[in-house]
Amino acid sequence: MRYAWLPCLKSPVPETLKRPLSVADHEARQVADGVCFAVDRDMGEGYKLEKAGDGYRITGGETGVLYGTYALVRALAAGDPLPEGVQKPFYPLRMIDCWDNMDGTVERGYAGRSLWFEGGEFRYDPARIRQLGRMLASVGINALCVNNVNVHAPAQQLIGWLLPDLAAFADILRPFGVRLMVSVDFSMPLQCGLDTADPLDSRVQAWWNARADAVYAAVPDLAGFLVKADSEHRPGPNAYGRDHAQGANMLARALKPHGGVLVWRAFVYNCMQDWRDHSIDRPCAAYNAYMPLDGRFDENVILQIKNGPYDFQVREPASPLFFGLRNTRTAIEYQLAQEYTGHQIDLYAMPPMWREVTDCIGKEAVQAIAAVSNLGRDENWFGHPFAALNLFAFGLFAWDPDSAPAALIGSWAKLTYALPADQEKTLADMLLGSRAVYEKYTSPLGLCWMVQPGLHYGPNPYGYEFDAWGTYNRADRNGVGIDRTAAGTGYACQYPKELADAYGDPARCPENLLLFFHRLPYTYRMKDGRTLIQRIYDDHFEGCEAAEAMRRDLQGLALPEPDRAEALERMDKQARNARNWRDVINTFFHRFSGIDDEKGRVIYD
Ligand code: GCW
Repeated sequence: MRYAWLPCLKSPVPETLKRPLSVADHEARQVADGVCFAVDRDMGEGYKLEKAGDGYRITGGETGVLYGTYALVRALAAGDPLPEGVQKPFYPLRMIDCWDNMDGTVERGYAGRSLWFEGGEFRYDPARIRQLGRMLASVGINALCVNNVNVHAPAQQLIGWLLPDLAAFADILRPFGVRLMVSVDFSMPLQCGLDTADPLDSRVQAWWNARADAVYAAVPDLAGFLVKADSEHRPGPNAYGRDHAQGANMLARALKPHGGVLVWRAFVYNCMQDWRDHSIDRPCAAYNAYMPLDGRFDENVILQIKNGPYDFQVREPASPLFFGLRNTRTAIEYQLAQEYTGHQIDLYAMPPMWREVTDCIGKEAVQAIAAVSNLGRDENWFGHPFAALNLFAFGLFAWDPDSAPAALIGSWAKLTYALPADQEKTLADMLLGSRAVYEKYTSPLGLCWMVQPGLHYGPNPYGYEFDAWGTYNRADRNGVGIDRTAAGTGYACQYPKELADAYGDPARCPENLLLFFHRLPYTYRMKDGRTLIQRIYDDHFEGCEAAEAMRRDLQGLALPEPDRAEALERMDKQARNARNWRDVINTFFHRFSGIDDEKGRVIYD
């Protein structure tokens, strides 16, 4: 079993270590003699690091000393100065959502099967789960949702007859400061003898109250429940004519006596849309659904909103709900699993995207942060050895959303591989630029959904065009994109005025979102004077060349095996993928526009 970072922490955590302080103590002893701890419970997750004689003193709350220990490990391993003053996480809830199914599969999982489910039950190697806990704690992640938001049987029973197993699993992660969360099925009362799941029915309320009591008797520190309701055919309160505040509050009230939170996903849209109908525009859906409910959710409800209004595409604007909701606690949801961003085959380092979103909405816009996990049972945990970076960086970014992408990426490269300085820089630069490269050879200028339907890897520009998912580019011989201004679907008007005005004006709209907000002819002039079609061609040629250049760079890195072989093998696939995207997309637009590449490069017919 390999560690994705911190190669200095290779030994397994001893069985006997059960409490956070003990784990911290053990980790500290591996790094430096003379580390002493001062536990100040009031500091909670916070910590302070100081030199003390020849060693160090770590002061913090019980989980704080654990985080402080890892911060010390990181600083010493990277040769960085110790952070000054008391360090506290910015977001109190820093969660990974695992889309693990009890049959052992992982929805959108690109790193193998589930680490803890198989054959309809919990089945895992406890040592590996402890290592997982250690990995999460080392970057400050403090909650893990154990099952897919699409709750497939028998996962309903995680809060039923599987509770003893859930409790045993929670026991392993508890010493690492990681609390569990469970995805629950809104219709569960129906499966347990009631004839309704109506949230206003007192029998349903009593049923959930009793369930919550039983759950907390087994797992007293459960973080709460996560719910996907009335979304992509999942059951929800709408079936009973109730709204999402009524549905969420009913569950939140069951959790409240136990200190739990109810995380309710805002991923709600019409997935049975008629492509002929231009009056429905999917990105508008969540804002229309949740703005009228602002202020109606109980204080232990957290509305979890995907970063963009669509669905984890390569490039989307931030969801307008982050600006609009003022009286609702919210979490932002990212996706570390690379569903639309290369399947952990193609490189796609995410910190630049998180930075852009946070810069746009402000770090105070949300109160919690979550990410769909990219973990699996593969020996290297992530499928691609470099995909580890995204989990590492996510934890540190959730702790400090002012973190710079280059610093996060550089620190991961340094802690993971002992490369010569120039090679370390090559690797860090490659990762830092990887999102831009991927964006160039896939969907240009904010165009989304040009992927293979279902699979979501590889190009298919019209694959989702006549489908029911609300995912259209409407390319034709005259132009491409959707008019989402006031004159079009009105989506741009969901933003505060200044942003709405900018997005609504093609001359002021950020070019990387141009075709998200506008429908434009191929001859439209970009800011640098190129035509839209020429920019599309150029991006695809350049993106493909950049992927080739990354391959050459990678070949020159003295990475340890098997990481080197694994990374090179995937890079070959990425280069093939980039060529395929370039040629399919360029040909697609060439056929429609009839306009040749100014530079005379090959575009296949
Ligand atoms: O993008 C879609 C994915 C589904 C996922 C859904 C969601 C868990 O294709 O696999 O289901 O988003 O986020 O709920």
